[in-house]
Amino acid sequence: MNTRSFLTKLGATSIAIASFTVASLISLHAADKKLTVGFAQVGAESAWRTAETESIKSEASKRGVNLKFSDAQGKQENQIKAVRAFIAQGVDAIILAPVVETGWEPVLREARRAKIPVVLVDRGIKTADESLFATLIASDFVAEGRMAAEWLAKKTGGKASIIELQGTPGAAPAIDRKKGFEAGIKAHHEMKIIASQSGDFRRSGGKEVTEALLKGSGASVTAVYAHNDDMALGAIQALEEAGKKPGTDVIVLSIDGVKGAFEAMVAAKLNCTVECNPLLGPMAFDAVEKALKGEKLPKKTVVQDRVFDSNSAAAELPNRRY
Ligand code: GZL
Repeated sequence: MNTRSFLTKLGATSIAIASFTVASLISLHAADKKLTVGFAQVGAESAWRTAETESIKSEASKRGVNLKFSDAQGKQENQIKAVRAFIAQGVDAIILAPVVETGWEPVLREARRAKIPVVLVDRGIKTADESLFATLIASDFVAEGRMAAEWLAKKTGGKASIIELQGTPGAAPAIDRKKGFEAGIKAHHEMKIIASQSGDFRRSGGKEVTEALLKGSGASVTAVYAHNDDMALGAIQALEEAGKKPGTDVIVLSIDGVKGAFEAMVAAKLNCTVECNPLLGPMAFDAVEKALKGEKLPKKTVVQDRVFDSNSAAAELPNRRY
């Protein structure tokens, strides 16, 4: 090989090496850029919750996000620990479904100090410092409670002795669904809540509380209003075991719009459900991506809900995705 062709070959080899190095650097960088997001979930207390978890997980895998998932089993202290662990691991962003409204400032300040944006999903928090979270994506729970009350007023001609099954004490949907319902029945003097207790958003809780109330202060019940479908399904069981016909002797209505509620409406045991959409994955990750780009987000995005009752249930059942 003469010097000239040797130099040409050498040149080609160095170009090849250089482009190989650039290519591997680019792919290393791409691998580096894979987002890591921590999701601090409440638990698995209801069918709604399971659908929400599923929506976040499937959206993460669709977008190639490395998701760190934590189930707090209904305890705020576990959620706070999970958020701290996400901060320590240096995640890019945190999605938090806060079990209760209060007590979040210290840990959210830690996230802010670490420059990790926090997107709240499905439940809000009470704080004077709204800069502690990037945005909240949730339904309007007061409106849901009011829609339930308006439906019941219409159905009963403004006359009902109501057992209220509340959600988890201190949780935004429990507080606001109570508030909205009370406001909705206010104008109807013959609509009264005769007993009200928490069933913790669980089917077992709804059953046990209804059983107990039917033996005591709730004995003259004509309607059960449950803050979620799972508790209503539990109440239906308790009513049947007490020899009553839910859906006929006692009107039963609730919130969420899960498949089980539609099946119970088709079976004429549940009368009405106010939808609360749990499929928040796409919106949550849109918000995460925008927050990481430094875009300004609205403090709250309200998810729209609809009312369904036994008249619309059968036609809607095949369309239900959760
Ligand atoms: C609603 C949510 C509630 C659902 C329940 O956004 O936080 O929690 O209504 C659930 O079913 O457990």
